[in-house]
Amino acid sequence: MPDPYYITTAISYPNGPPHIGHAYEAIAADTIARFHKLRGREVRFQTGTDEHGLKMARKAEEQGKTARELADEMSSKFKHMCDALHIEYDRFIRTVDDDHHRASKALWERMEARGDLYLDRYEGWYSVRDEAFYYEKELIEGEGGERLSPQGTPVEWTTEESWFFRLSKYRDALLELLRGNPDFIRPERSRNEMIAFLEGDLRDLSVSRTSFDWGVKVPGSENHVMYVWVDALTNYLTGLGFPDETDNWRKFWPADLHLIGKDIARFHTIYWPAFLMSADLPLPKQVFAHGFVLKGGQKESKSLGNVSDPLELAEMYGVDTLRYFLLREISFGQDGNWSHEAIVTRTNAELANSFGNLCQRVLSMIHKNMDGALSDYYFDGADRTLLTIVQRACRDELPEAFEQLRFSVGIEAWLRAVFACNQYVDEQAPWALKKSDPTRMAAVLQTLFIAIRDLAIAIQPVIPEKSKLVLDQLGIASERRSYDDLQDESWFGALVAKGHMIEKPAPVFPRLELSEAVA
Ligand code: ME8
Repeated sequence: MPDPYYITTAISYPNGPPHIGHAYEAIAADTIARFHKLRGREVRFQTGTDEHGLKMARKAEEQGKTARELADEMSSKFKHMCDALHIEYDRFIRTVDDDHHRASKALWERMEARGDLYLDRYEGWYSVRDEAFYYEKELIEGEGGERLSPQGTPVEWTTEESWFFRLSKYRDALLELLRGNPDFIRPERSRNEMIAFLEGDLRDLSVSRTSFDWGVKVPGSENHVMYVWVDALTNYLTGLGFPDETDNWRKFWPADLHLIGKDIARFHTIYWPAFLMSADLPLPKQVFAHGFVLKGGQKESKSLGNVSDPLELAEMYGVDTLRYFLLREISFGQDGNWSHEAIVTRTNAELANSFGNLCQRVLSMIHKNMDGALSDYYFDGADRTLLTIVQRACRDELPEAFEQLRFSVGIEAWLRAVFACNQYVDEQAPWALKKSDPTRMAAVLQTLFIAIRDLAIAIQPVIPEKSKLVLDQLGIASERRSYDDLQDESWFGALVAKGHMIEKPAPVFPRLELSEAVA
């Protein structure tokens, strides 16, 4: 049995509705989860919302609501987004959940028992937007000369009694982790940034607040709530039943992958491993910090008024189109741009005109010219060449790239195989063989049928609904669609023996039009 696989996304702040960056992360994580399932692994996938902290408390106050009311209202929008984008999570965690408070307190108590927490006074800069403390030397100057965080957000001077975590004690261990284990954080850029941060002056971390009460109460110190990142990071443990030694805990911890955006790498690769070391718990195997989805080179933000609703895009173009576009267009780990024009142009060229057209042409011809029936046949050299190209892409190139989270590279390999199929159709011209050589026509169409089946199986993690429609039209049983089935040479014979008939196909990838409203 292959090893179980545990993947998590960041949990989002529900201080407003989800934006395209949230959708991107959820789609990428879902694609990875589906990929490992297709490879036969038992997968657990967790996502959710990060509901405590000053940012949420202030936003609720601004809106005349309680923090809990705002959290309930907005968290449900994130869950709805996941469902609408066909994100197959196993747990949608909310940090207000009772089991999460329990897990956070248990982690705190383990760090305290280790002697790593002490009471002192915090004085320093805090960004509410980032929910992060910054050193003076990290701050940058805004246009009006004001101090800003390195992320460009406002900072305020904060003075209060606080619990501290002995982060400085873990500096050498953290440096060893990042230097000695290059895969712990990817891509390389984030790793270098984190090493530079650790090489600087690493101070202990303030881990509780007394000036507001929207958070997890500190055990034995009830006028303190935990710093929101302490409880937020604990979510990865909560979902497995921590602190109980449940089956899920034994099976899935340590996590295989925390998928996050590059702005929160410090929390996941410095604070989080330090908390875990302190609590004597195993460290996650990998943190991957993806880039930002930008519009016209800019990060979307409420103040710029350029925030797009991922559900609107999914409705406009289709869920699988959006999934395909984001993973194909953006080199994973880098920032990338989206636009309506790019979605329409790319998916028309690659899905509608290339893969969609291939499926539609081949199945229509089998239906029309062969009465929908498949038969045993002999391959010739050209058929074998095509199938070798397709098999290499589907069995090796795409899975190897996806294993490395190089989605655009894997999809490109898949697409080259699709193009090879279309070229083969043009060269073999099966429509012209109907009268002159019907045996050869059947051989060509069935070679393509086999190729389409492999292509549809391989691309399932990216476009699950569309692949399902194609595989249904081909008549491939739902339990014969895994990556292992790609290795099976006997499926075609079995399908022929079963007498499966190809119905008149309905197009699966309609061409998109650029709506005038957005052009
Ligand atoms: O950071 N493109 O929540 P969040 C791509 N609650 N990804 C983006 C993005 C963009 N334009 N904007 C944001 C938080 N993200 C914390 C996480 S985890 C224990 C706590 C990513 O709602 C961002 O990098 O601000 C993060 O991974 C996720 O969306 C949630 O961001």
